[in-house]
This record gives sequence, structure tokens and C-alpha cells, in this order.
Amino acid sequence: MLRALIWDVDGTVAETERDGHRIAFNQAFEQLGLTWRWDVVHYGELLKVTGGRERLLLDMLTRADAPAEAWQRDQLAGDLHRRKNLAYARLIDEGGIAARPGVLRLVDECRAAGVALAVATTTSRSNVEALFASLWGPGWQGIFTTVVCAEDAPVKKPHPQAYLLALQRLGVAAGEALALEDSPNGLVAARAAGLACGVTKSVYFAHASFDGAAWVRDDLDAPPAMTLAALQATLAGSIEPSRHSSTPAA
Ligand code: XBP
Ligand code: MG
Repeated sequence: MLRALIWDVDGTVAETERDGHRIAFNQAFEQLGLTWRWDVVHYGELLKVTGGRERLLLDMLTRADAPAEAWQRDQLAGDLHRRKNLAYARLIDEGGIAARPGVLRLVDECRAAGVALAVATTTSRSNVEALFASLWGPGWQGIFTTVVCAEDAPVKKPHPQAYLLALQRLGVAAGEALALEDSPNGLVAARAAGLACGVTKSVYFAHASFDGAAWVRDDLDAPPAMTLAALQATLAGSIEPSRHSSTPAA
């Protein structure tokens, strides 16, 4: 029986990477007088690393004008990351980023059926707060009762720490829950925690391979829509993955 649905945030709930974090990183560079800018393609390359701070440090390795000493790069990454998260919250506040198709519907279905809703993400808590308040209002914490973020699970995906902690806090076994992801790193993390995982591909991972996914599709509303009943059937293993796939899982 499906007792909990555990959501990834970035790329799964909304297209936050291209339209949110990337733009906010560029605003942070500008604030510090840096000429660095991350275009859509370069940001996609950096996404192989999870964690915004980690992404900054990776990028600095390729920049001649980045600080020479590791401690200086660390300090700069920390400063940029704080500014980026503030800029991201502002960006959400001002214009918002729409939920991906089917997200609001499926959340409503789970609430009506008493299926617990949880979050397991490598993003900072402030980013979840900003996005979820914009999508579900100030009462969002009454909807998502378990929220595991980077501050709770510092060992980031593809490590399963965030999912393992979410399961522990939910008090449900891995076999009673399902994860929803958009990226290969997220899928590996969910599977390593023993969870079945459905994938709705986000723009940056449209051509990635998702071996081990229960199903892979463009979004939750792509026909046939991924309903709660279909999720329950996924967990029961009673449907072929391809029946609910836009792209067959390998
Ligand atoms: C999300 C991330 C995060 C976000 C930015 O991965 O890797 O780093 O890009 O958030 P996932 P922070 O969707 O797999 O959880 O800057 O707070 O890290
Ligand atoms: Mg993601």
C-alpha cells in the first residue's frame, strides 16, 4: 500500500534550475562585480554536481580569475551562495515559477486519500520555503509534513541520505513509499534508499538515461495521466513500466 509520496523539488515540482537558480546565480555574480555568467548550456553541464555551493566550486576550477587558495574559493562560494538564495527567493516572490503539469493535481489527490507528502531534496531550505509558499500558500507545511533539505542531509544526491532520513521521519518502510525525480542523480539516490522511483524528465535531463526507474515520462499529465491509482499500481508492481511511460524505462 502506498503510504507516502516523496518529492524531489528542483526540476520535479517546477523547472527551477534553468528559470530560477541559474538566473539567481548570475545576479549574485553581478552583485560582487564578477563578470562570470552561466548560460543555459553551461549550467546544464554544471548540473552533474548536486548542490549550488559545490557547483560554484567546480566552476571556479576552470576560471583564471577565481581565487588561488582553496579557503578563498570556499569563502567566495559561501558568499555567492547566500546571495544566490536571497535572489532566488526574490525571483519567486516577484514572478513565481509555475508547478510542472500535474503536480498540483497529484498533491490534491494524495491529500484527499490520506497519502503522506514528503520532500527529499539537496536544495537549501530557504529555496523550498520560497517555492512551496508560492505554490501552496503559507500553509504549505501542513501539506508536506516531512521536509528533508540540504541542511538536514548534507551528503547530497546521488547519496541516499535525504531519502533515508525522509523515510525515517515519515515512519514508513521503503516499500510503502514512492519517489518522484527528474534527474539521474536523484534516481540513483532514491533507488539506493530502496525506493521505487518514477521520473518526470526536466528540460536538462530530457535525453538522460534512467535505468532502474519504475517509469519515465515527460510530465505527470502526459496521457495517460499519472493518477494516484496509477502510482499505487506502480508500487504494487502490477503494471508494466511502459504502460505509463512516454519513454520506456530501460
Ligand atoms: C538540486 C540541487 C540544488 C539546486 C540549487 O538537486 O542540486 O543544488 O540546484 O539549490 P535535486 P542550492 O533536485 O536532485 O535535489 O543552491 O540550495 O544547492
Ligand atoms: Mg531534481
